[in-house]
Amino acid sequence: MVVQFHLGTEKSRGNCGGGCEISIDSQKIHRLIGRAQNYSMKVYLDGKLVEKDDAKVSVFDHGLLYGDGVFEGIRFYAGRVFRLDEHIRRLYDSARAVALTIPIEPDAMELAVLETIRANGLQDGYVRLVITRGVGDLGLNPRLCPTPSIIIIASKINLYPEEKYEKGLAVVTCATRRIPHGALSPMVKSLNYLNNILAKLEALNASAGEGLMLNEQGFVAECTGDNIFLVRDGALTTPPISSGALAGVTRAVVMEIAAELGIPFSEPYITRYDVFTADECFLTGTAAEVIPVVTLDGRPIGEGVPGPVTQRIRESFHKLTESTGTRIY
Ligand code: PXG
Repeated sequence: MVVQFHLGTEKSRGNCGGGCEISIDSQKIHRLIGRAQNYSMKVYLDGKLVEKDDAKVSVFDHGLLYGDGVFEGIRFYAGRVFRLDEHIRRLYDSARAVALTIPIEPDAMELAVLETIRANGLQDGYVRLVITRGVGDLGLNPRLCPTPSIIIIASKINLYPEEKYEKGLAVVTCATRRIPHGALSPMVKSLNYLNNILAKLEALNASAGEGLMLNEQGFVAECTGDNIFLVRDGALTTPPISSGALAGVTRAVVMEIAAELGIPFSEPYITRYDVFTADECFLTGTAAEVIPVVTLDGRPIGEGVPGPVTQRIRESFHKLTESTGTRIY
């Protein structure tokens, strides 16, 4: 006897054939499947691979108390880590910029990333690498935190729905300005993401796919978790790092692709005017990859649909993710 259940959001009913009815809460099934999948997730914590439930840090860790630490988000595709060297380099640069000495060398960190993915038997997914200042006391003083902690989580990633890649995102301008270089360099991928989170809330409140962040002078910096690119008259632009953009790894990949495809590229100061009058717009990020933007603040960009240059760059990007990277197995 085969009992089939349709997994919807409501309770599903099946007939067991003998007159009895079985009622199953489909959300419970999804939770159980999720739990089974995550059952033996291994997390790297300070040199050891431990079960997910045992991967814990102290409440006195300054990463928690002050957001004192740095992180990276890295993708792997088809058994290869995409741009691993670049991500590890940025991690060590972020740490150096906040005077945090990571207790292992970059080469050992790369091996630890690969080992963590292998321990979880994953082919495609996302790595979150976190370095915290470590355990200290209830004061700010980082010198009282002798040992930074290293956390590596290898998991799956939630993408934008496929529809957004085909139809494009709506973006709104956020009132929250990008943190200025004089306060904390936006180049540092620090554990203190409140600036971006507050902007993200504004985007969510407006039901937009992303939020555009301006710097204190009103120039476009980036989005809350992605870099921004414009296309006009066949030429590609993105804001310079000095405008408050993160030196995105995907941003650098897109620059390489532009050079390869012979697309003129520059990094001028960009304003909202430039976005409104662009032919095409797209965002780049490890999580989002390359995703078209079709409106800013409700106004269509170009034709209001994903454009041909964006499409060409997306295709080249996917070719790279499929065919390059550091082998895991
Ligand atoms: N700007 C900011 C502020 C970011 O946080 C980027 C640009 C793009 O950089 P990369 O190197 O990824 O091309 C980021 C990175 C997430 C998530 O879960 C966000 C990022 C990376 C990974 C996951 O939203 N943002």
